[in-house]
Amino acid sequence: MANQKVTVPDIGNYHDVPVIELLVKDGDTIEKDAPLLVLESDKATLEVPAPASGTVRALKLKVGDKVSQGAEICELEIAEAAVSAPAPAPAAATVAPVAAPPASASVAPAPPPPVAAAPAAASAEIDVRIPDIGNYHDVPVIELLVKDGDAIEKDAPLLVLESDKATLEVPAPASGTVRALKLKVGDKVSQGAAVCTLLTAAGAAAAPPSPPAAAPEAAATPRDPATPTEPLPKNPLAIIADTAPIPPPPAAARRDGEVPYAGPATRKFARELGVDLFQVHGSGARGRILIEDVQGFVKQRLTQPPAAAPAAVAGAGIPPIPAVDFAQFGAIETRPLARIRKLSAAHLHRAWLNIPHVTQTDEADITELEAFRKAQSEEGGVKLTLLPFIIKAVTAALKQYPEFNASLSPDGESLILKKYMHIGFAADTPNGLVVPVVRDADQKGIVQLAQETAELAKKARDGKLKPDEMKGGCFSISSLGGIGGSFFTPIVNAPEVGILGVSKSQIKPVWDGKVFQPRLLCPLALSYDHRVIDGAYAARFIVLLTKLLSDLRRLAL
Ligand code: CAO
Repeated sequence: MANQKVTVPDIGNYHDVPVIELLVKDGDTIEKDAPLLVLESDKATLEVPAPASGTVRALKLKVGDKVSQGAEICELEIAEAAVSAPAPAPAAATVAPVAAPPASASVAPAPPPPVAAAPAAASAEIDVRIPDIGNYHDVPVIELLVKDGDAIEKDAPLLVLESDKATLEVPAPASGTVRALKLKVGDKVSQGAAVCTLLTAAGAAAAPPSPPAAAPEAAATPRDPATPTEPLPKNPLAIIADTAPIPPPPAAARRDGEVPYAGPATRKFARELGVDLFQVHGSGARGRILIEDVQGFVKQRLTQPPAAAPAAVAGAGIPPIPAVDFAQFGAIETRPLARIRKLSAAHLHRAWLNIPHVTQTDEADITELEAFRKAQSEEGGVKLTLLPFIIKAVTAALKQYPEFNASLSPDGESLILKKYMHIGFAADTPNGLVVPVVRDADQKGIVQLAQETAELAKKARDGKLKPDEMKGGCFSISSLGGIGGSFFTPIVNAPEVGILGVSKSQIKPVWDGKVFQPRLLCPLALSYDHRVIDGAYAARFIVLLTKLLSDLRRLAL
């Protein structure tokens, strides 16, 4: 083990700069280049990275301390192997693993940067070039934050460069519209390389820079690195961020061209993990997003139960719905979801994302069925509703179309055909949707089906269904006929492959070849998993179903 003293590197012409964030504590093991602390002058925020991997010891600073170049930060306990490795960090009392730039290259006294090569007052076009980026050459462009036609604010970052030692953002020298963007990701650039042309409102670029606090644009764009008359800090390790005194706006209010309020190290970390920083809440000063915030965000997403997980987690590549602070539009109340609703939400979401759904509709003429049902309505003390008739018809149709009584194997390689017919039916309960299952429905008569569905529906509403009474379904029925509405698109109750939606019947005129007859038509909507069921097969299934419901005698065949 060897100890290396870590001091504040060359931070340009800044003195007595306050420490606004300490990103490490004694005992922390950190990687080389991980940020140790953040300093904030009136012009820029600077992250001081670790010169080597090691363990932090004897941390000397606290938030609020004011420091200048050479101030002691901590000691870094470094494993011998790392110390004796070739090309170690210089033993000099600086964190910079590359030679600190000469004093003449420090921030304030340097001549105006080559950012705005064309004199702004004379023209409405600014030729934007790569500014002084210290001792770096041929640095790859790793992110382009603008594209041709983008209207951007002064100081908004245009692109990000990443050397092997640091990540640097190049800010816009003025507000304007991006034209003739010359770079693409992967291009290698050095100081003076052309970036783009910035079309500013005539004369606007010549106006003296407004103080950030007074300019609404500055408030909306959280970065305020250097003004055109003041170059970027020359030490490439002093990574530029912002000093805008107003925190970034909420996600919903963000505009194109804005970037999350985070240092380059955090942004790099987020990029590596594929995290959208706009979704991460910043816990640092003025809402600055810290590496810990990104870690916390990832951890939270990984441990979130599927019901609450947004689409981005449940379905790879699906952009999440951005969070909205609804309270900004009016009064709200947040009510936790009931357990059943959370479970059914997760289940429906899975089914919706995994199954390519098609819904086939038709109308069954149930005029005779209804006449029969009404005549028998209190058979054996049991009220006969439409549901048991539909279950009976469905089992008869499943016999002829067994692929609807099947499930796809998990590897998608085979179809598992079931020799039993357990039919589920969606029941609306105060706590949400449940699907009790009638076992061996094909072997039961209408009265028994009426009895069992009534019992199961009551148990469902009373919250007394046993888990076994909701398992093993082969095909589901969702009946909204007692409520109203016409066709709807039910979601297949995976791993089943079909579901029948039943809506409220209505008397409609039906042409019998000579005249229109008033007939009672029941809307049916058959959703199916198109991976298993072909459209023609589904159409035949629903045609048979309507025939069975139109003529009950067919059920006896
Ligand atoms: N057309 C016209 N009337 C209908 C009908 C239809 N398709 N279906 C039912 N009805 C009538 C019934 O005949 C009954 O009227 P009468 O009292 O005059 O006989 C009335 O509507 C109420 O029936 P019901 O809905 O209580 O009984 P049911 O056996 O048909 O349904 C159940 C039972 C459990 C399916 C139902 O109560 C229920 O919970 N439905 C909602 C299902 C649901 O939420 N589905 C959506 C899932 S996806 O979000």
